[in-house]
Amino acid sequence: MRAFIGLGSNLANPAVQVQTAIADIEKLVAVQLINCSSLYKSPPMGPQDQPDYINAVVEIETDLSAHDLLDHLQMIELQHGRVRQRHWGERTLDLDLLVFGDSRINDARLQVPHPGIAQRSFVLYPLAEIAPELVISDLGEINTLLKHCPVDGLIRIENSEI
Ligand code: A4P
Ligand code: MG
Repeated sequence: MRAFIGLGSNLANPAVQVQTAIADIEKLVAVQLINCSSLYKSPPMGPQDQPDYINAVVEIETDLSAHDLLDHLQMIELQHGRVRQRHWGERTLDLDLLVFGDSRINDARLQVPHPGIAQRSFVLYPLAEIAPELVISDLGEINTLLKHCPVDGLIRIENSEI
């Protein structure tokens, strides 16, 4: 299955959190890392009294089920010292399963495609960077979604700035 994972961090050296989380994802059994976006910086969505975020998106191939993949992603969040505090609040690492093939999942643990994709520039722009041809179940072509999504202060970070 071809899947896309969104990464976000705004605590404890966010760029390093995101880069090491990508390495952790690559090490998962039954997961092959296909592509990684650049890192992006953006002002917080949600409570404004928290630091800016670093975000990225990766593409993987996996034999895991979506729920097993979520288990592994939540384990990586915990290894990065993730503490669940307020909704949309600060975090050392957030891993969202954005797209899982053509699957549509809507249960107590998992919503796929991730419900925030179309409204979040920090998801759409890195996703479009690595998968400009992507068509997302229920949402359609990524390029059309991009046209309707304001940049919202998102900045792509050059490698030399990390
Ligand atoms: N869950 C359901 N669907 C999924 C999915 N597709 N991928 C469930 C991952 N998890 C999924 O997650 C709560 C529960 O969502 C999980 O237990 C899982 O079973 P959480 O990350 O603890 O949730 P949260 O923070 O309360 O809410 P939410 O809506 O998940 O937050 P997000 O969407 O993760 O957003 N601003 C910027 N600029 N960049 C960011 O990355 N991120 C957030 C958090 C807020 N503001 C941000 C950013
Ligand atoms: Mg999340």
